[in-house]
Amino acid sequence: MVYEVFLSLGSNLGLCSKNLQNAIAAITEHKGLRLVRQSGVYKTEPQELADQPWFYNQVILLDVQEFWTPGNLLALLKSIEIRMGRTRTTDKGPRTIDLDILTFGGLVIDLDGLKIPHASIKKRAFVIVPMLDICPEDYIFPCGESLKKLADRLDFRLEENRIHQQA
Ligand code: PH2
Ligand code: MG
Ligand code: MG
Repeated sequence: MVYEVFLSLGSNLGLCSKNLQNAIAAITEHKGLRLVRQSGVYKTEPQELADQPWFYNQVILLDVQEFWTPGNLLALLKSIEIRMGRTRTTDKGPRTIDLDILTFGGLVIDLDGLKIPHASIKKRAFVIVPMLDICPEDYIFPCGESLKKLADRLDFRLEENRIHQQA
């Protein structure tokens, strides 16, 4: 059994596109984590905390073997973030790399440190637009909503690979 897992990657400190590439390499060197598709890289207007550099964002799809659980995948992602120099200073603030689990198969998890599907997917064009690159439009989230519906509902502007969205 394999799970389809979507991950969101973000960086707005240092060599951002290199950070995204390094993170993908660090994730997929692990047994049982296979890269299936990767979206384009988008330059995105910062959300939530507006006063920080624009982000580079990307979404990837992995095939994940069933010996991985959401909890130990999350632990791996945190260890890669730390290894790549992430320090926790400001909440929602600048970071060398941020690795978030968007969905994990059809699982719905609501724990303090882990919410799947990720709680903010619906309001973030920097997640929805890259997902449109690598999913069919009729992709349905475990919550029952389609990717297309979420995209239609969002207010953003796409200019080449730049996503403008008022924070
Ligand atoms: N991540 C945040 C807060 N705001 N804005 C953009 N554009 N991209 C991000 O990845 C991002 C953000 C917290 O994780
Ligand atoms: Mg995040
Ligand atoms: Mg995070």
